[in-house]
Amino acid sequence: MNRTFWKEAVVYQIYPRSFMDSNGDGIGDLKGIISKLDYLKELGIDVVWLSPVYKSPNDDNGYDISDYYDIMDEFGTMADWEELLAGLHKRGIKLMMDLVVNHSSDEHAWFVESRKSKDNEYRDYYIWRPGRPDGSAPNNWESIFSGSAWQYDETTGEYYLHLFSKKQPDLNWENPKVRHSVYDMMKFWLDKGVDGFRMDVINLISKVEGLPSNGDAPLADGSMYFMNGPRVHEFLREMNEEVLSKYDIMTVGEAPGVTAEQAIMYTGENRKELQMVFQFEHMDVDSGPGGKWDVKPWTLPKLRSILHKWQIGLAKDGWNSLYLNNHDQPRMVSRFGNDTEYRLESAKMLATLLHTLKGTPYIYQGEELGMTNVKFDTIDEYQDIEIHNMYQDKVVRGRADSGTIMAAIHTKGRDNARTPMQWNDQPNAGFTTGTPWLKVNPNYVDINAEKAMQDPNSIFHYYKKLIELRKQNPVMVYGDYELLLEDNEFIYAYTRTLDDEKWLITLNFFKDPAELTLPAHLEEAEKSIVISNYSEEGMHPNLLRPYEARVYKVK
Ligand code: TEU
Ligand code: CA
Repeated sequence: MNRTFWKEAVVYQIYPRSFMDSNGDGIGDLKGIISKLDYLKELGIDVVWLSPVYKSPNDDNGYDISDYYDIMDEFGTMADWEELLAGLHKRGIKLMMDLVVNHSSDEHAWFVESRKSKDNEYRDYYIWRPGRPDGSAPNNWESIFSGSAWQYDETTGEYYLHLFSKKQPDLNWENPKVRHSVYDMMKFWLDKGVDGFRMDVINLISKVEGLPSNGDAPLADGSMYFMNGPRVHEFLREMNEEVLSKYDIMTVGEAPGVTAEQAIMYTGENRKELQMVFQFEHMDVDSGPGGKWDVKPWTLPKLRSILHKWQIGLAKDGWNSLYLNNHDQPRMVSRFGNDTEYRLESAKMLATLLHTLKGTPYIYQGEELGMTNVKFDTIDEYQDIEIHNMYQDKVVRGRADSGTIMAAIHTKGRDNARTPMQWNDQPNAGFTTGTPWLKVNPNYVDINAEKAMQDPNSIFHYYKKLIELRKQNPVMVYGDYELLLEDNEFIYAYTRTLDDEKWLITLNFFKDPAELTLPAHLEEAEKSIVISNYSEEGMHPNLLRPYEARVYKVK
């Protein structure tokens, strides 16, 4: 067994805008994070993934970068950032930065130059095309944030491509100067001591030549022409050779639309590209044919078959990243658990899944407290550009009624994950002394870090224990995964095996008790509980209580 740090690590994602505000302007900042480093140490995580803190006009909360070499004014200064890095390192915690290089901000100096004239030396840093003969956009691709993916620019009479908002023009990776500018910037941060990168939509950087339309509809999904495009592996290998291979770091590429087979191409041991990808299949388990906002109930068999496919698909080569929510997704306990009566039990059950599948677990801030989705009554209370553009596109244009869309926002909207971190029961959950940029979830009075840390039975302490267990038991990291009870509608059960060590995991995903019938050899085997979200008192060998999770050591 080859021990590898990034396989053994537990990662914690910080969304800085919502983590902790130090100066009362209502916006989380670097000094705020610094004030909470002991909290992270107490939890026991190994790595922080920091969502973007670079200079940005914040059209998409920092995912639109106007200067890759500087810090966002609202978040602080480079000196604050250096203090944060030192504070993490002092506590033995590594720092992964977000690398957003599929696009920049339209306020980035490169784009400011690029739009000036067709012969500007930065013109080819972005993707410019003339309109079609009838004057319409160069093709019919729809932006991921609604509307056309093209914006007309009067200065030169051409359109530029933006797969996300019109303030996020796509960089032209076909241009070697763009690639080398990105590599130089990566080296700048690595030389400052960062320990890795989470790469934003990195599988979208290569577009099919000619940028063809998808069919004849005015707007259509063009992802077959820009997801996992023709040169993406070539670009990543080049990046690896020029930058990544020269440092001992962690890498994870965000990769919407990637299959397990394709993931091997990105993360295979001999591919020399990335270590892990974030896949999205399990995040689509509650989406209908109309996509993300066409909300459909999920089922355990479907969720399990996806997770299982990834466990098997990456068993021999490649490595899984494990996540159940992040800053773009609804809260895990509201989506896959029960955020009312069984919030505690179901959050712990899902935590058990996260830490006992094979792969590297990623915890999103507040998950360790069992933070839940939020329901704002009016669209104005939401801040997210994806939500607003979609609402505009569907409701304001009269294509859907506001009730249906508000319900979809309550279930799927990204602001569910972005409400401020709930530190205590003081006003605004102790996040700020001012007015928070996004309202806090009113349930902070009950759900907060201070309370959780005092209660040995809290979700926080359960996470802490899972993280500790991972450090003591290589089976949690390296053990082979094997699925059990594959037809069971209510229980997800599997084993993890490393040499003589075998663990059995049984998870009830529902609020009704579920009958547990194990294969005979496991039924008969002597077993002891390693961790469970219920006390052993009243534990029935053949019945799982509501959302009961058990991890057994099989003797
Ligand atoms: O997200 C990319 C992505 O494809 C989706 O998760 C997207 O955020 C959306 O939810 C689709 O419905 C990354 C970042 O994580 C996200 O915050 C950014 O907005 C986006 O890229 C653009 O940089
Ligand atoms: Ca602040």
